[in-house]
Amino acid sequence: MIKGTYFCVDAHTCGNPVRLVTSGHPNLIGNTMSEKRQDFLANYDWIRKALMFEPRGHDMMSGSFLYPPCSANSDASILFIETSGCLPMCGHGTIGTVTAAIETGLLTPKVPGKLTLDVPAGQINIDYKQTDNKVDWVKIYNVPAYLAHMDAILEVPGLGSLTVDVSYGGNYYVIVDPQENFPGLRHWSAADILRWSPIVREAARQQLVCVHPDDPTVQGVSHVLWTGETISEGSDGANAVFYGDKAIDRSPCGTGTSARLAQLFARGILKVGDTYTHESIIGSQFIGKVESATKVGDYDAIRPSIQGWARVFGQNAITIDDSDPYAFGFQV
Ligand code: PYC
Repeated sequence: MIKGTYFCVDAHTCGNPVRLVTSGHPNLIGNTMSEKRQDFLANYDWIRKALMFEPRGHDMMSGSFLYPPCSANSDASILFIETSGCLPMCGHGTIGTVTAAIETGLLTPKVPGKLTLDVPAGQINIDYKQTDNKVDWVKIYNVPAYLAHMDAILEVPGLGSLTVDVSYGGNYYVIVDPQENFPGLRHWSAADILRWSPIVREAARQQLVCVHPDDPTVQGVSHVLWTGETISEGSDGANAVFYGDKAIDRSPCGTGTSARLAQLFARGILKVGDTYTHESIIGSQFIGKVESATKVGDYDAIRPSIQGWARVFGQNAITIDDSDPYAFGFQV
């Protein structure tokens, strides 16, 4: 029996996929996107699994639904869907969603070149530049980011100890800089990153408490950000961000870049007004900036911005037919 056909615009942000689903939105209960995210996870997660996992998606697949605004001052809301679940915030997902929605006419801003969007992690502001019907770039003024743990020592079974920071940029990141048991991301293969990241994440989950002071549904380390040498001209830093079970972000990761900015600010390496060009494992770049200093609960925090680009490359009509044994996807 067919459960639904979902029309999608397929795009990528600096190499990482974004599938904007333009039909079949479930009617979600809640006044905020955080509450609607909980309702989606409890009652409609099968849609995410069908559209993100193989055979309709793949390990890195990520996407979104646009919803009407939750707040009086916003233009729209975004629900993020990924192989890893429904993230509170996704930077590359926002850049791809805004690009696809503006280019296809799904979103019409009240003020040209500007948007205010509700996301599960809070409210974000957007500037974007459009030439004819193409969006050249999107800049996100993200939710506040803060350093939650500094110089924590993780015992990682099989690898040894790692000294790490944990930083929040819309999701919680374990940040691993080069050290004795990690030579730097350009000295490890992608297979090494995929092998050690789940073990490091699990060690962090066991050993370090992370709960967002303003929203306890946002909790727990979900991503691992490995750093190392840059390969692209103009980059200030490089990362490989691990998420889900088997994904390395092909974009420089918006929430990861925000978390990195908060870490470098807390360590006194960046100050308000500084920019930081961050590159991904494939060398694609986002421009991060420490826009201002703020607070998250009792923590010193920053308001980061991230600027990047996306390209739309296709339209899709995906049918979920539950007589298909793999209707709701699989993972190998
Ligand atoms: O860009 O924030 C991001 C992101 C999270 C997971 C993959 N990309």
